[in-house]
Order: sequence, then structure tokens, then C-alpha cells
Amino acid sequence: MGRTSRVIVVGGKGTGKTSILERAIYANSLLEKPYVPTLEDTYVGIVETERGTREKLRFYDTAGLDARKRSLPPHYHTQADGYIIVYSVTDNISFQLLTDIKKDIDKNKEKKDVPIIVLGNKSDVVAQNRAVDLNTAERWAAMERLRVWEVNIRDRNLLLEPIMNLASRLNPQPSKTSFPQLTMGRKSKD
Ligand SMILES: Nc1nc2c(ncn2[C@@H]2O[C@H](COP(=O)(O)OP(=O)(O)O)[C@@H](O)[C@H]2O)c(=O)[nH]1
Ligand SMILES: [Mg+2]
Repeated sequence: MGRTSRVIVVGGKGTGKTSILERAIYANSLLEKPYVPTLEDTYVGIVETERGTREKLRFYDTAGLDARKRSLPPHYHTQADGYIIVYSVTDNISFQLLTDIKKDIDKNKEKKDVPIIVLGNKSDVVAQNRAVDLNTAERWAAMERLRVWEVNIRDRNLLLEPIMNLASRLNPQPSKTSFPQLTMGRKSKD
């Protein structure tokens, strides 16, 4: 296990950022609980990666954004090793915020290649309440070279897969294959 990676969780108010963390990290469900807006909280979790290693992640749960407050305080970006961007599939405004959120991340990040996952939360109620279709979300994500997962907090496994994907990209293993390819691929003439 390497050092603890810092993951910023960002998105519109009420999209389920806190619920996702409570569910994914502690297996708690906030579904029936009264809504409490978050000021700021952190969660520490050990996440298994696709390589079978374990990584320690500290998640920064942020106060939600809205049409008037469209960006995070800058100190979050200087701390970030990765991001979870959350919108709600039931709330088109929360989806529209993604463009600004992504721009803000790009602008504030000197370090290239910060892994980002996009979660379209509340997929349990799409039958009655869908406001953002998956195609639209995927088209936007493809343009930004991101991947989007529709999730909900009833199904914890749905949450763990994208978080595992993020953890796997946070601490990439030094590649064992690229070095031999580099040295053996082309021979110099002399
Ligand atoms: N149906 C449904 N409701 C959810 C889901 N996730 C969160 N919620 C509800 O959405 C509201 C806002 O959740 P919260 O986690 O506080 O949102 P935050 O402001 O982004 O942290 C709460 O009433 C949650 O119970 C979900 O996956 N499905
Ligand atoms: Mg919250």
C-alpha cells in the first residue's frame, strides 16, 4: 500500500455525494434519513484495485454546488489526486453543472492525468424520474475522455466497481512491459 491518495467528491447539491460515501465506505444507507447538507467531511477507505492490491484513499466530501456556486474553493484542487464527479439522473441541472466542474478541474490542475470518474446517481428511480438519459451523459463523457457509471446507493456493488476503477488508476504500478519494449523495440544503427 502506497501513500494515501486524496479524492475530491464534487457535484450538485443533493445528488447523493454523502450517501454514496456512507454506503460505499461504511455500508450505511442514508435513504430514509433526513437530508443534511454537507459542509465538509472526509472518509478514509481501503479500496481493492483491479490488480488485487489495496490502496488507502481519503475522500473529501464537499459542500454541493449549484447554479450560483459553480466551483470548489481552489485549495481542493491543489490537494487532489483524483475526482469523483456526481450528478443525479433525476436532475438535469446537476448534469449541466458537469461542464463547469470539469473545466474547473482542468484549469486548476497542473498535474496531468488526474483520474476522474463520473457517477450518475439515483439510477434506482429512473423508471419514474429520469431527467438525464444515459446516451447524453455518455456522449459528454466520451468528449471529455471520461467514463460514466449509473449507480444508486441501494446497490453497493454498483458503487464499488467505479471506485475500484479509480483506485486502480490512482497508483499505477510501474509498468513492467513498457521498459523492455522501449529498449528492444528499435535497435540503433551503430
Ligand atoms: N432514490 C435515491 N435517493 C438517493 C440516492 N442517493 C442519495 N439519495 C437521496 O438524495 C438526498 C441527498 O443525498 P445526499 O447524500 O445528502 O446528497 P449530497 O448533497 O450530494 O451529499 C437524500 O435524501 C438521499 O437519501 C439514490 O441512489 N437513490
Ligand atoms: Mg453531502
